[in-house]
Amino acid sequence: MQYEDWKAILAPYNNAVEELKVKFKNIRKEFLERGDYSPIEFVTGRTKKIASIVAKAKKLNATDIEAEIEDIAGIRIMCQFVEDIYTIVDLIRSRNDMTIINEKDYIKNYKESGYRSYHVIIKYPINTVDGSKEVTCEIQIRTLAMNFWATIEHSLKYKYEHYIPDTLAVRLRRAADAAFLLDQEMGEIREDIMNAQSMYRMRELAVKDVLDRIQEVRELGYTNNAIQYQRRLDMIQNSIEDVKEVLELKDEIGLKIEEIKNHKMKE
Ligand code: 0O2
Ligand code: 0O2
Repeated sequence: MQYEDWKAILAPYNNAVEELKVKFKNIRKEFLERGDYSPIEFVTGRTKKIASIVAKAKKLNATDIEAEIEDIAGIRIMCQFVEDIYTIVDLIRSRNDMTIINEKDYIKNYKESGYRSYHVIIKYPINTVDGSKEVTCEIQIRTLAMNFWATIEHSLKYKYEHYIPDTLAVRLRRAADAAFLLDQEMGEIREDIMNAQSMYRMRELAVKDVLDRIQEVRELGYTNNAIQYQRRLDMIQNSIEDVKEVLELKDEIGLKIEEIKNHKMKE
């Protein structure tokens, strides 16, 4: 096939990858902006390289590449905890802009190599200048530890051209089990970690609100009050426990703003 033909075939897959990356990144943003914990840590995506598609087609004896190769468009979602993976799967199931056609739980049924991840295969509609088309896309969902392992194992596979020596394969399997043990340990202290992270985010949001309100006081012409509030905010130590004090300051400035506005209305 000519390069131009490949370009035409891959164009909708490129679009799907870009759109899906934006959608999943926005889900993370929405959680964080609400001050909630996000089950999505980060998102990456790629369209499979032509050489890899050709090699996979050969391996699978595929005659219809688009129908038989499910990961031409690939999205990878990384999470902090194993539980988050299943939250994301539920989230994908509930969406009406993509349709799940297959799911593979390589966490409960991990691969012989030690590989763990949850794969969701979806159909995703793309509108092109030539009309609409549904493309298949593979979403891999995994923890940071699973990703760490898979990235290293993948690069070793390249180095050894897919034939990793037995002794190394055994050590990699052991490393995969160790990474999963780490995930389980982290899962057990998940509540504590999440509470600490959400306290930190709450503090960040509260400080931002206080700064906005100080700016409003300044814009209302009460510069001295604004300076005093800024000094008080600076004095509050940068520790998680201080979130209560920051929230109190926020309420106090809120009342002051109301008072100033009422006063101005009466003038
Ligand atoms: P930010 O602000 O850096 O977080 P792009 O096309 O640039 O949007 P692409 O091509 O998928 O994204 O880039 P790449 O190199 O695959 O990385 C994707 C995103 O994952 C980048 O963020 C990286 O910063 C982020 N990333 C990679 N490793 C980690 C990690 O260990 N932890 C976290 N939290 N993020 C990581 P963005 O989207 O460019 O934005
Ligand atoms: P890439 O883009 O280089 O990662 P098959 O690929 O034939 O084994 P199948 O059914 O097509 O099997 O897909 P499967 O196994 O559900 O998922 C394939 C993808 O999962 C792979 O893509 C890898 O990204 C990832 N994967 C599966 N097993 C392993 C493994 O043992 N180690 C690592 N590091 N990743 C794995 P590709 O095709 O390798 O492409």
